[in-house]
Parts: sequence; C-alpha cells; structure tokens
Amino acid sequence: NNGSINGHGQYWWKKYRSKLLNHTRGPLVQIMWSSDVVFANITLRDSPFWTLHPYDCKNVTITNMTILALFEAPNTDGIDPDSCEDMIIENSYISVGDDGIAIKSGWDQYGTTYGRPSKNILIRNLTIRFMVR
Ligand SMILES: *[C@@H]1O[C@H](CO)[C@@H](O)[C@H](O)[C@H]1NC(C)=O
Ligand SMILES: *[C@@H]1O[C@H](CO)[C@@H](O)[C@H](O)[C@H]1NC(C)=O
Ligand SMILES: *[C@@H]1O[C@H](CO)[C@@H](O)[C@H](O)[C@H]1NC(C)=O
Ligand SMILES: *[C@@H]1O[C@H](CO)[C@@H](O)[C@H](O)[C@H]1NC(C)=O
Ligand SMILES: *[C@@H]1O[C@H](CO)[C@@H](O)[C@H](O)[C@H]1NC(C)=O
Ligand SMILES: CC(=O)N[C@H]1CO[C@H](CO)[C@@H](O)[C@@H]1O
Repeated sequence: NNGSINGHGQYWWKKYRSKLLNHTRGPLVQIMWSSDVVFANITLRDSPFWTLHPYDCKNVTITNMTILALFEAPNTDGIDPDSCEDMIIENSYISVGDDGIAIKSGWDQYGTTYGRPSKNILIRNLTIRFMVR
C-alpha cells in the first residue's frame, strides 16, 4: 500500500473533447534518459493523457502496479515504453480508456530521426481490461 497518484484527468479530458486545448495533454508520470529505475506498489489513476511514459530509458522495472482510468477517458494508455531497452513489466493490473501497453519508438518523423528503437522488453502476468466499443 505505497499509495496512489491521481491525475484528476477529468478536467483535461473535458477540455480536449471541447477542442479547447492548443497543445498535447501531459502524461501522469514521465521519466526521460534514466536508467535503473523501479516502479512498484503504486496506483496511478485518471491520467490527463498517457499514464506512465518512460522515454529513452534503460533497465526499468514496473511491477505490482495498478493503473486505472475511466473507459471513456481519451488517450489514457497504461504504459508506453518509448525508445526504451531492457525493461520488465509484470504483475500489474491495467484498466484504462485506451491501450493497456503501447510500445513506441518515438513519434512519427521525430522518432525516425532520433533513431532509437525499443528493444528487449519483457511483459508478463498482467491483467488488462478493455471495453469493446
Ligand atoms: C503489491 O502492492 C500492494 C499494495 O498496492 C501490497 O499490499 C502488496 O504487498 C504488494 N505485493 C508485492 C508482491 O509486492
Ligand atoms: C488557444 O489559442 C487561441 C488562439 O491563439 C487562444 O485564443 C486560446 O486562448 C488558446 N487556448 C489555450 C487553452 O491556450
Ligand atoms: C537494473 O536496475 C536495478 C534497480 O535499480 C538494479 O538493481 C540492477 O543492478 C540494474 N541492472 C543492471 C544490469 O544494471
Ligand atoms: C513492494 O511491496 C512489497 C510488499 O510490501 C515489498 O516487499 C517491496 O519491497 C515493495 N517494493 C518496493 C520497490 O518498495
Ligand atoms: C501475478 O500478478 C498478480 C497481481 O499482481 C499477483 O497477485 C500474482 O502473484 C502474480 N503471479 C505470479 C505467478 O507472479
Ligand atoms: C515511500 C514508501 O512508503 N515506500 C515503502 C513502500 O513499501 C516498502 C515495503 O513495505 C517500504 O520498504 C518502502 O519504504
């Protein structure tokens, strides 16, 4: 019971749907250019956008996490490993409004230019709930 982080995303989902935003919404938790990081035992809830976004990181472990957002919450992916290598995602529960896990290697032409593919990512023992629309 190491606590929870609540992104109170409702405010942002509403602005996004009403087309009142000129910029991308922020993710709830984002780490960049980091290595040897462990995320464990935390609940992440109602992110404005993607929930947990490790970018260009190495040796990240994500274990025993709970990630929640309303089914109708736009773009609230659970975990987005992005240009990451040597990662374990395990023993977690994800119920969100978009992808449970989406592995990325950057964003469109910016990702191609940066040239750092995701690799060596182990995913096991997850429960991912989704709703068929
Ligand atoms: C997982 O996290 C919960 C709290 O969210 C804690 O009670 C439990 O002991 C943890 N289990 C492991 C194996 O770390
Ligand atoms: C978005 O841009 C418009 C036009 O420049 C501006 O009037 C509006 O205040 C901006 N909205 C936000 C939330 O920044
Ligand atoms: C990966 O990170 C964990 C947690 O910080 C650390 O214990 C472990 O030594 C690291 N592994 C490598 C190969 O650096
Ligand atoms: C997660 O919780 C379990 C059970 O309390 C504990 O053994 C483990 O050390 C915790 N993990 C971290 C990274 O704190
Ligand atoms: C799978 O994950 C669940 C939830 O975190 C945990 O209770 C269970 O012990 C894990 N199973 C294995 C084989 O690690
Ligand atoms: C921040 C915090 O309270 N971390 C604790 C999470 O649980 C583990 C295991 O009980 C403790 O060792 C941490 O101190």
